[in-house]
Amino acid sequence: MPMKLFCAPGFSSLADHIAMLEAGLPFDFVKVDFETKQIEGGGDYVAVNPKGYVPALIFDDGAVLTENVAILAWIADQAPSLAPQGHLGRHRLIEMLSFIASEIHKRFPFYLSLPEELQGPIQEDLQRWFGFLADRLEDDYLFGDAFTVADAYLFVMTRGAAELGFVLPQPLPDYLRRIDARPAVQAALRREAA
Ligand SMILES: N[C@@H](CCC(=O)N[C@@H](CS)C(=O)NCC(=O)O)C(=O)O
Repeated sequence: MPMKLFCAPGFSSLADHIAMLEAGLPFDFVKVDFETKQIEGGGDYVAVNPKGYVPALIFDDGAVLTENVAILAWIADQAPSLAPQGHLGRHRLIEMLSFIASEIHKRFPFYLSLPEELQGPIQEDLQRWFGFLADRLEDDYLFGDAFTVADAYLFVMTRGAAELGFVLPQPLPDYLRRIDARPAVQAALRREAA
């Protein structure tokens, strides 16, 4: 039985979906309704992941892995070309994934929960961290000229920010377009839209 990746279309689980395709790993894509927590085809997602949020990856022995950082790091372990190379490579990846998860990703639900007139400070925090990453993007990807799973995560965050009307500092708009054009990204977006 192949692995199952539980995703809510367009949400952060898109990063894991892209990374699984980039890694060429066999898996079944399983759609979860973000609001009702129902699994497409039947079943309660909370029984899979009691935290109730996506993503979750179920292995063929029934083990369940949750959290973007853990799933993306696991995918990079299966496909080492999707991790930064060299001294501290694996830990540089964890450093970047943790930064995106805690400083960027988790600010969005809080930002969206606030009335518009109170969103300003959170938007400033988000802009600051996008600016920080924009400043260190000297090459095509976060870790140079090779795409890693951290790019899948940042792609989903920048895509979400652009949809919310954030004006992303250069070179992030170019970065977003470059990653959007990758065949695995287009395949994941098509699958999620179906
Ligand atoms: N800490 C989790 C957060 C995941 C998360 O926030 N997932 C959102 C979509 S981006 C979700 O499923 N929210 C639904 C909910 O919380 O009910 C991770 O990084 O995996």
